[in-house]
Amino acid sequence: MLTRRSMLRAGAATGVLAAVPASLVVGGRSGTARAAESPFSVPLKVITPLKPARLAGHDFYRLTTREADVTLLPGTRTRIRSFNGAMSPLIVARRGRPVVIEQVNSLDVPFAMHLHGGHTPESSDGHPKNAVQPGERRVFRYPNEQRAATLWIHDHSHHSHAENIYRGLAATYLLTDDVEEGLPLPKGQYDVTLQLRDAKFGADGTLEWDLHDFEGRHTLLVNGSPRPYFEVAARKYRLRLVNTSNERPFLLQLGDGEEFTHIGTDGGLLPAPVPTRMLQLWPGERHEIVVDFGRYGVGRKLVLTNTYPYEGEAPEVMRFDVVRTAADPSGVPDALRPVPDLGTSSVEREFTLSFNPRTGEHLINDKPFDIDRVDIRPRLDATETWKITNADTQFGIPHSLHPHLDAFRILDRNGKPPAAGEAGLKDTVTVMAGESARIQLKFTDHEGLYMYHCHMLGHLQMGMMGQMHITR
Ligand SMILES: [Cu+2]
Repeated sequence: MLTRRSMLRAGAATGVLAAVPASLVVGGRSGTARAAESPFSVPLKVITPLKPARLAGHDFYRLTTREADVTLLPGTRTRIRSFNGAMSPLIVARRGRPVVIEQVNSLDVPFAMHLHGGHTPESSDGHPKNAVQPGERRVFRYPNEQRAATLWIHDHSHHSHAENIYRGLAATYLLTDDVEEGLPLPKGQYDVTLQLRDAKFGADGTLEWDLHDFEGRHTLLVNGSPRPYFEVAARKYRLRLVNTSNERPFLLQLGDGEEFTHIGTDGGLLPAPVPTRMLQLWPGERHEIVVDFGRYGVGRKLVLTNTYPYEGEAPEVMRFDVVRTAADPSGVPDALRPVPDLGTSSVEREFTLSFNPRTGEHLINDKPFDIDRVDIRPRLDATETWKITNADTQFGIPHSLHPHLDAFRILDRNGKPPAAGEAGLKDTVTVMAGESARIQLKFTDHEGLYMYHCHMLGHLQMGMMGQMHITR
């Protein structure tokens, strides 16, 4: 457990967290965890991609959302909500080739499938009004006409999304393209997706869920396994980190503060690689890093830790065990991918995020979500600047705004340019209490009704969402 002061330093090093809210440091419920499965006792499950039916012009998948009993903790069975019986499946897609998914809902709750980070037509974006009811099905079309990025699929039905995601319904969706594949970055078995999240288990392996108990989920899972180990070769790996937690931020450190290279974020590759020793990963966010295990000899073990644990929990996330040598033709070029020019803003909007302790609601511009209200009406192809202010100084609550449809760039935080690791395209921006960020964005190609919301899912469920109607 770090002191508040050292966490502040950690935040300062990455340039995002200017202050860590006290509410995240104190007040954790200690001692409720099933006292730690011993860490590093199970191997990481490397996720292999689902196999599509290759049809004329597109890849087709059928995803059945249903309950399943699986082993997450050694020696126990856990009932999860799954896609086709599995936790954390993976879809690999290619720019220019659409993916069509038929979702069959065999759960007893609604499910609205949303491709987070996807540039998706309204009818396939998973608006809660289009939630698929139990026993029903719906076809989703993803055109994949956007640059390569690490995306993920989750529920957006209002009121059941947080629990659906918590109980296992989170899939990763890797979109590749020629530009990315033309770079010498690690590929194939050396390009690994790591879905990070937290969970709370009963003694019998039951997944326990309480919307408001976000500090009581002391078991950290990577690809569904508790604090696993991963046997790696002494060479470079590309690791795609996806935070599918309801509300947990990770502040990640490797070993005793080993250097690694930050190469990508929500919207794909950064303009240039950023050497770093600490990485923040907020709910909904993705970061890609390259770790060169070739720096370490065979036999070395490196623990990935969350330097931001809640009270009473262990910081270990997983361990990398260097077990063999391997050739390494890969490299990280000095230039990765420039950020597109989004033009000059012609519209400015302000969003103030706040908590109402009297009602328990989380609000955007003093209003909770109302499915019958359109909050803003952006014009297609107009460049906008949004100023996002987190007014929750009293409770020190962080918020993470996520507009659908198009990625954005961060113009500034509290008037200062973003850190190099935030210089790429983003789709989720975390703003600490008392702070503000300005983002620039442009909605393109698709008209219709879309959402923007906080990605701390408890906040979202308690109202922190708005609707935008995008028109020509
Ligand atoms: Cu929030």
